Amino acid sequence: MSGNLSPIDTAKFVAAKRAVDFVEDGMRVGLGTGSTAAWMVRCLGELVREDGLRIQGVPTSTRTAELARKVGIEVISLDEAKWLDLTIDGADEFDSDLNLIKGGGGALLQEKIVATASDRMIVITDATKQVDTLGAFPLPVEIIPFGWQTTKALIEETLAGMDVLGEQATLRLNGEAPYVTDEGNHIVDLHLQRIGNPRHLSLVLNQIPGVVENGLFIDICDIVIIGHGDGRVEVN
Ligand code: ABF
Repeated sequence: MSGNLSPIDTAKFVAAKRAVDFVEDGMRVGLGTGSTAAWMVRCLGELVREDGLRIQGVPTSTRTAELARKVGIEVISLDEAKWLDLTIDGADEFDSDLNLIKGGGGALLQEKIVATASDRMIVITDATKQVDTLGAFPLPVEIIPFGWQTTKALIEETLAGMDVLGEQATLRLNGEAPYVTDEGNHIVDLHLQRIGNPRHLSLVLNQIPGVVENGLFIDICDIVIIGHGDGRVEVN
């Protein structure tokens, strides 16, 4: 399956392959979204088809659900699963406290619900995602379509007056033609450069009327597996 991959794809693949070592027979597993998570789904599919691994997968997006079914994983809904043994997902940034920015792929809402409804969450990633302080990656915020331009302005106004942003923060909201999620909501991206207090920022964002969820994953990730282009893997 791995063939002759580029260094970045090798990093993603080896992290994904190491993560599936944590999956045991009979588990209910949250299946993340993104290119690294796609490698994990393919690795799990191979174990299901060739080693008879019996798992039930709860996908975090329609594209992950399609891939999971294609590789032979039994897909169930979160309501059918009720609770998960393990979720494996990618990330856009992670810091030393294992706090994350996720949602670059527009699936943050289902990802956060599924990851929170799991005994353990494993993030599979590569060294380029490791940061001292979150914020270089634009923070995705999911908002409902009703009055979304007003909600975007409310976010800008609320944050502009806050002291949670890093001294280098320049607030820029993208989304003239915002991304539409599986739930039909919109995603706006906050270009903050450096987030001084991610926990506080996440709480404040989710208090703003019209905001559904944001891409800050605080105290959710238990293990980060970092893949490298030379095939090395670190489990932290
Ligand atoms: C998903 O994977 C998103 O939350 C995150 O943005 C993305 C990372 O994608 P990739 O693995 O392709 O870098 O979980």
